[in-house]
Amino acid sequence: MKKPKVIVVMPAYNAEKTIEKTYKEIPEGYVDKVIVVDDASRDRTVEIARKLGLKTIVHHKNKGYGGNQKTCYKEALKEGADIIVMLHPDYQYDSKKVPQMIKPIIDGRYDMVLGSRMMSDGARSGGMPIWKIFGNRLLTALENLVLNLNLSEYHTGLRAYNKEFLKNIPFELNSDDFVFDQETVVQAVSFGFKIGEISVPTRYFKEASSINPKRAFKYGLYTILTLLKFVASKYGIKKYHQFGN
Ligand SMILES: Nc1nc2c(ncn2[C@@H]2O[C@H](COP(=O)(O)OP(=O)(O)O)[C@@H](O)[C@H]2O)c(=O)[nH]1
Ligand SMILES: [Mg+2]
Repeated sequence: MKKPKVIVVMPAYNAEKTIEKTYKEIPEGYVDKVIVVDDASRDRTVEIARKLGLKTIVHHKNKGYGGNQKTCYKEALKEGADIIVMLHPDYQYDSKKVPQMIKPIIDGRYDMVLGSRMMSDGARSGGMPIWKIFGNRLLTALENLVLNLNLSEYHTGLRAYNKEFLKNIPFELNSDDFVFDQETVVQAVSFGFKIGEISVPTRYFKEASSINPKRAFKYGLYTILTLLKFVASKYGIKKYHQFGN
């Protein structure tokens, strides 16, 4: 079988202090290309990404985290990726886990793999604040119930997909904000793709986390709204093209 083309995409926003470390810890020999999409950062993210020799695309206006990922995935598919790994460039996730992230996809076991911080006590020992652990657990329980899954978390910034998944879900219809990540999981369920997870460690420090309680609360509400849309779509109450009807 032909070796699959693996592309790592990094949705970047003010990542000048962390992008190099994040990139350099990706193990050699597994990744064919790294694409950085800069969402109108006000720091030297673009300069550093280009110096590292990474393909760098610049949004001249800030589109938001979901808007950034839309560009990431369109570019990766245009470049002929078979497997796409989304990695936050904020050094919060362990880049060394990329090979383990893509293995279940290469083996054909899953279409989408989430790097979970909540499978072990990794979140706590990595310094994740208690209120974030609580919110994560609460939303995860609700999402598991509604989506009939048994995942340990849905909110990670380390994800991998196969190209069929990204080609078949209408991710363009998703939000330009943080809830984009939840919408893609719901799409995996509604379009019948298989989701798996592996355990990844996490690190919390100033540059790794900018989400304050107010922003997180809004994200929680939009996540619940997304679940309501899924239920309405599943039971034919309302049609959502985003979820396949
Ligand atoms: N494109 C884009 N990305 C953003 C924006 N704000 C944050 N991010 C990125 O979204 C990711 C998650 O944000 P982060 O602050 O790390 O959240 P946390 O780790 O969950 O607290 C990071 O990779 C940020 O670079 C934004 O306005 N636009
Ligand atoms: Mg972060």
